[in-house]
Amino acid sequence: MEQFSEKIAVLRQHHEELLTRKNIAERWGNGIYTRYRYPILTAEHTPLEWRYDFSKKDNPYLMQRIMMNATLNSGAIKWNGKYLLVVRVEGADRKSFFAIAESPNGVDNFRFWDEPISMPEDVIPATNVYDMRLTLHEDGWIYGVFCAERHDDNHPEDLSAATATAGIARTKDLKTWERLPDLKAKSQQRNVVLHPEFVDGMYAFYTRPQDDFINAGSGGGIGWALVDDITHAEIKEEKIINMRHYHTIMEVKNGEGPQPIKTPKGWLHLAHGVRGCASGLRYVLYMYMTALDDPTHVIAQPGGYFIVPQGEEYIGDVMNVTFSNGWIADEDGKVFIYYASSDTRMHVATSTVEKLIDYCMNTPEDGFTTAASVGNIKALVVKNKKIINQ
Ligand code: M1P
Repeated sequence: MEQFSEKIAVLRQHHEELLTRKNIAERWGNGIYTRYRYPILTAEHTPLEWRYDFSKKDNPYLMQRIMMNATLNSGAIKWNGKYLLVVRVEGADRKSFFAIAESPNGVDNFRFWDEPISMPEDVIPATNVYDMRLTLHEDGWIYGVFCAERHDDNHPEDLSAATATAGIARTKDLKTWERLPDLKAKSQQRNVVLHPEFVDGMYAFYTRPQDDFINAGSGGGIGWALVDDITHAEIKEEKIINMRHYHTIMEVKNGEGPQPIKTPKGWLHLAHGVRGCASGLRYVLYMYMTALDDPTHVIAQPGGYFIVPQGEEYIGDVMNVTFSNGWIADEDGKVFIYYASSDTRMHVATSTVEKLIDYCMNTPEDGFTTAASVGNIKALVVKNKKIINQ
């Protein structure tokens, strides 16, 4: 029979092979971005020390004592030359927590730091925290804005009644986090993102007002709010800058993704849109651009989706979902888009700032009707015929 120490050695080797597997850029795509074949992080990538008790005496069968369920919606930042993700890790107990995984090249060899982040609690501790957006702000701090979920005690009889609030923390080294009071707002909030620059001398947040824990309802879309004191952030006025529309990929809900990328042509935004279908909700990613001098003014919005689940990405804990709250723009203009599929695992696709601007500026907008879509296709066909006949 295999010795306990041999079993551990085999387990470690198997884990190491997964962590060091080279990722492969898929050749055929849409020309806008390149998808990579393998997920960059799965529950199996989490450190063995988080899951196994390696004491022969206490764990003679070498069982997992703490199981991990998923690695999903991750914030991203380039830090000391490494590609870092603040990963939402979810345990078998359904609790999400944050943990940092780093890669030397942004597409493979992601490895978790030894221990998950111990996020300091707010005055009212949250039951669950998830989906951190990282913003390196011009004030010098790295901010993490995330969803803090608590039971809605207005409905004691309903065990699934919950509230969503934006939690705020900041750090200088991604190791020690200072928790600030949660964002005060009239409505529930999820998918809140801090803009990287001051606007009119104030901190600016992308918001997503919602009627309750699940329904965006009357919220209207992605909002914008200015806050003078980040240490006591309160939304006094909120305006909707990116609206939902009937019969679009964001009919039911939308939400800002990562912090926007500043380019000479405007701010690049990545967001998610949600629509309903017979099998439930479908979450896809879309992009839009806003003016450099006014991040609330949409200057381009390609119609339809940017990234949707493909192949095995459809399958997971929450089917038919792509979600992104992290991307990294390198100094040379390469962009690493990190997205989760079906609330289960993390993937990467790469593009460039130039290509993403081209995509935003030159993809037809959604004309909101079949006739408008057919008109766009016909205009393209006519243009191509002229080129062919030249
Ligand atoms: O399950 C899909 C996503 O649902 C929520 O997003 P939204 O608030 O837009 O509905 C989030 O809980 C997100 O974590 C999750 O991936």
